[in-house]
Amino acid sequence: MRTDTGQVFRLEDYRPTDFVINRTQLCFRLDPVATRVTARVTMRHRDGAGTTLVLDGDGLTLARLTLDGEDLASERYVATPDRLEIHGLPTNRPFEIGIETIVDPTANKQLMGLYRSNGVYCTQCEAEGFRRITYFLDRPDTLSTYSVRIEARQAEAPLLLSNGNLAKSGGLADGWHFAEWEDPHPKPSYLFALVAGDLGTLRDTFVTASGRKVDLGIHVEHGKEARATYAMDALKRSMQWDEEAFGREYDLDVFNIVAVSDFNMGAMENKGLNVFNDRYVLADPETATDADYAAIEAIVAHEYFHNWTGNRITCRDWFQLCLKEGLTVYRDHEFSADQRSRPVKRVAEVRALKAHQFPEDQGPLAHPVRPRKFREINNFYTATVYEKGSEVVRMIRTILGAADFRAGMDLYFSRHDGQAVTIEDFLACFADASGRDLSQFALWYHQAGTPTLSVTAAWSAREKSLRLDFEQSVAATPGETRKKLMHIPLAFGLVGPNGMDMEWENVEGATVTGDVIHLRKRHHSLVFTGLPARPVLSLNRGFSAPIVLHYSQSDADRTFLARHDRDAFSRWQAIWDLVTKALVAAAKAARGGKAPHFDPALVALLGEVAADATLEPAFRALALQLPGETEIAREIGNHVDPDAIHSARNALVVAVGDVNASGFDALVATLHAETPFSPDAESAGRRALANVLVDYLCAAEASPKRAVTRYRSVTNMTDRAAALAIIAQRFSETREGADCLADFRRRYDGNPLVIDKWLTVEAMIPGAGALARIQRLMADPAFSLQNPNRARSLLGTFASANPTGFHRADGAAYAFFLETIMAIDAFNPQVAARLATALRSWKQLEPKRREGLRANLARAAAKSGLSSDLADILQRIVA
Ligand code: B3K
Ligand code: ZN
Repeated sequence: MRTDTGQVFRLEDYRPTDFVINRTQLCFRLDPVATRVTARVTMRHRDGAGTTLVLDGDGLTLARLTLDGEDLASERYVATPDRLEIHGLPTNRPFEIGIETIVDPTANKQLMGLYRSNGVYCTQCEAEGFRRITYFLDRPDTLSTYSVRIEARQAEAPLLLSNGNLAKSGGLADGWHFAEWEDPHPKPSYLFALVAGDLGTLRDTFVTASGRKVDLGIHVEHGKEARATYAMDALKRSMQWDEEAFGREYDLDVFNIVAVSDFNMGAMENKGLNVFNDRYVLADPETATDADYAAIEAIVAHEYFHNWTGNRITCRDWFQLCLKEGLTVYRDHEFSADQRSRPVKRVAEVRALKAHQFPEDQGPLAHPVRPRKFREINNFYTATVYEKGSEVVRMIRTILGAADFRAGMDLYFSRHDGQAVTIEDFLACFADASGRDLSQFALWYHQAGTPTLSVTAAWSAREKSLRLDFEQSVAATPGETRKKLMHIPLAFGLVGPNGMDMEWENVEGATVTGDVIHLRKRHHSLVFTGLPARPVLSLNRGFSAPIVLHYSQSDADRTFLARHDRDAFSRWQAIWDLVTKALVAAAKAARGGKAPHFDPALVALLGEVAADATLEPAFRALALQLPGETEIAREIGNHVDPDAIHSARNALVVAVGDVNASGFDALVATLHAETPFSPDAESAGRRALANVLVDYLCAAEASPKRAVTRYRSVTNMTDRAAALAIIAQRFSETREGADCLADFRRRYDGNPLVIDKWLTVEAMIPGAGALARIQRLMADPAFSLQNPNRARSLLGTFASANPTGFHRADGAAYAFFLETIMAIDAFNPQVAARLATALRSWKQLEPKRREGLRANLARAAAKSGLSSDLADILQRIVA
């Protein structure tokens, strides 16, 4: 583990390497505790100046070093675990360095570099894991071709995989065998991968538009091959879609995906050999929910799309991470929108953005989409880089329109194929292809913080005109106090009394193209003239800009939009705004000891939406899913009292369920489970609607009966897990409730991915008793602190999705949580640091809890021996 040194890396310090690597030949002789890695690296000096080469390492022991095949005298080099410095290298000709290292994959619990998961050898090299395998110029601007030879015991690892195409394989003496892989496409070291083990394979083929036949393989634990069929289907649809939507074809003869059960994140796009967390590969109706199916589809697509956006064109340095991540998220969002329902997908994206990225952008961990400095790059795989990065690409599409956007993407692919580039290079393609000036727009990459846009509207019946006053601002973020003005593309509509968008005769005060207002200054006053009647204003349609909008629209106008806006997203937004406002008021009342009261019109509106057969069920389900307690807390912003929020939210669920009981009951009956189960979006939407309605009904009836009956009778995991969640949230203390929770645990013993669902619902059971429950669950034989999925399901859920339990008033959970993540930090810093981010919103809490959490954070942040990952997060949070 790299303990913290406090070293900061800065964008402005970027320099190209002195040496370039043309070719990398690796040989692995695999052994559980002593794998021998031989690297032969062909290099040359870039411009003949300087003869000292410094290679990166991390925890390495050098066994042998050669130059052009000859052992190097010990005075020619200095080797430490994290660095190899070689002197006196040739400057006028290519040369070959030979490096031999011995690594222990079994002891590797950081899950970076070469490690073993359930006996399978696998690698994770992004961002800086390759240097845990051999000494190297381990940075994304060093592109090299790779050939890889793997030797292993046939019995231990019949399957031997690496990047590229298989060149040769065969037997060796003493029960060993080998395989040789050639990757013709130059790539950075973070895309290197090796997998070796005894796995079962699901095979298929895909023929590309130009006729290349690609062998597809998904490798999983024996016996689980059938559970990979959905992932395979998603892969083929992704390959097809990238040809149609972006003109991108696959470029090797094979594409392999391997599912492993110990993985620090979702998946990894290694060239031709994607490695996945098994939760994003394995699915069948009995063990996976609709949400799991959707996530598998999205992540398979995302990793596949990286082949062009990330692999063929990669990042010059890690500051440019959003170049591949934001863009690839945008591409996977578009894919899912095309495969499923576009409005439903957009609502889900925006909800996730507000729930995860907004709090990041508005708190102590705020950073630009393209950061300018970091201490630990692993801490920058954030919602800002990914999700806001995707929103920025979406805005480029909005500003340019479909044709110019596509022309810009085409130019990007042709101009930069095979290169390691920057955000400036990316933006220049769109500017060049469209002839537009994107210099102000580029601030979305450079400036942190969520812009706020305040709007006031004045209607003149006499003039038949509407005046809109806009004011934009961006609050200070860490290290950035003075903010510049942004280019905000604001999609809008003026909705007439009949629900249709109105035409206007003239508009002045800002550029309006089509249905988008371009706001570039601090203030804009727009006047629309020649309007037939007072319009209802629909702003930021489709969430065209990731901003906070302050517009005090009347409840009547919002209700009108909820019923009539032609933009489905805006209908959802109107409902969300009405509900959020009501919940914030109710939580404040509850904090003052007053009973919450809700406007009957709002309660009735939710009933009306549920029954509106013109809306797709999935959309209705989303509209009925109230903001979560953490989302309400963010809206409140300060003096947050989790207990008050909990009771306010609950009161609204009860009120809505109570008033609409008979309608909901009748509707649930029409949404009975379909057999056979199909994971398609339509069917999933019907299940989602039924399950949200059952929650309202159970809450209103104050009885677990319906949920328990469903729990016992349903045959798919979506409905069973939903019933269990209702039981856990509301009725865990009843006999039947406790029985169901225990039944679930027993029933899925031996199925870790389903055990994660159990840990998640248990971790969310509200109230001060949660802490003791978490501690008990940590002793369950199915739990393991070392497995990232288990740790995240239990501890991550507890800290980020159980406010009443985690923020219990005496602060007891804080010390426990921080101690536990420090224990994880000792072997897996990345997972520890990620878990710690759940504490970032401590300043919003009411004073007593805030002080409790602050004191615990300060103590933890000051501890010595923390990893650079965890120290970085804790110190930034508490600063
Ligand atoms: N590129 C990887 C993430 C690697 C994270 C390293 N800490 C997965 C993805 O975004 O596709
Ligand atoms: Zn990615």
